[in-house]
Amino acid sequence: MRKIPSAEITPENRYLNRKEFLKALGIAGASAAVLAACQNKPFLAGEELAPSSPVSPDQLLDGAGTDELGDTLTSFENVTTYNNFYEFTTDKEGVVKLAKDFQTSPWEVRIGGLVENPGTLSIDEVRDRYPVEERIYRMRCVEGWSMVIPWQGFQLSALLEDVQPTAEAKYVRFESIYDPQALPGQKNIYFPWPYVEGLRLDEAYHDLTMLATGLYGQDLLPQNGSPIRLVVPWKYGFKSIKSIVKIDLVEEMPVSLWMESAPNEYGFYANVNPNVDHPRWSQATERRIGEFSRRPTLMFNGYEEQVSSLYDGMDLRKNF
Ligand SMILES: Nc1nc2c(c(=O)[nH]1)N[C@H]1C(S)=C(S)[C@@H](COP(=O)(O)O)O[C@H]1N2
Ligand SMILES: [Mo]
Repeated sequence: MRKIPSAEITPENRYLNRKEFLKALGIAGASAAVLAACQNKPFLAGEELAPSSPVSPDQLLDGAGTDELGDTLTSFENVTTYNNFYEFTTDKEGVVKLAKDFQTSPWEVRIGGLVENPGTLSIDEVRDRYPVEERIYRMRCVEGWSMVIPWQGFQLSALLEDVQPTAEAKYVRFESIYDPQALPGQKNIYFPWPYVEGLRLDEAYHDLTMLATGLYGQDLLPQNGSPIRLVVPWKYGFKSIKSIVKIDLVEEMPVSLWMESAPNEYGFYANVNPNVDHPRWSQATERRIGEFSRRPTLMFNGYEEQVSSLYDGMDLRKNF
């Protein structure tokens, strides 16, 4: 099988622009290290790799600091106690208690499907292989609330470059852990477990798309999707799938858990869009957790400049 040079999958102009727009987002520097660490390394090799460089917690003062728009970070307390994680419960404030003893070590992520280099990585191998950088992203839930979260993670593109999608691969499919013994919410037969999400390949390669292993300078807590979760900041929060065990490159558009349970309410794209309402509620405004009044919701959650070209010529009302 033919190897695809990464330049073929990732348009060159995006590479040339990435420095500039990452700078605009306050993401300087570290991404070069991520790329360097991944270049020309066989995916499953056991060779020595650069140690990851987590942000020390004292560099991140709780609730202090802002995103690139000047919006204040949501407090650690709010980020870690107000959660959507239906594998535990649909009660946002109940997740933290039920998730307290959830075992996320040992943990393996299987990567396969239409790739040249399939394999399984332990979470320790993931941490060794992909140095993390800090990224402050807004997260907008489809229910109309939002947060500003300082994540630690790495670009999904780094992992994709290692596994080398074949020419047939068009989408990435993600799957969360399935373990009804440990996850009481999975006894709820209303949902087609496991939780599944998907991205188009170009969305997956986008520089903003990341796999997170930490927030506020420490490893993810179970309620936030420990030990590894997706973060796609321009899409509604439900796309950012937690506690991932499987990543597959596929030819057909994956059917997500939400598309399967309520196809008229949840589409594949789920781009944040104040002009396209959810059938049961408006998307024009949102409440920032920790604030009282509502604020206008921004197109693509404020990342329009970076991502709108992914959807050129698409009807965003039809492709919701
Ligand atoms: N596996 C899994 N991933 C998930 C969810 C879930 O229920 N299960 N909820 C989603 C929703 S609706 C949102 S808004 C975010 C919430 O992330 P947070 O709790 O870390 O803020 O996670 C998303 N990822
Ligand atoms: Mo959500």
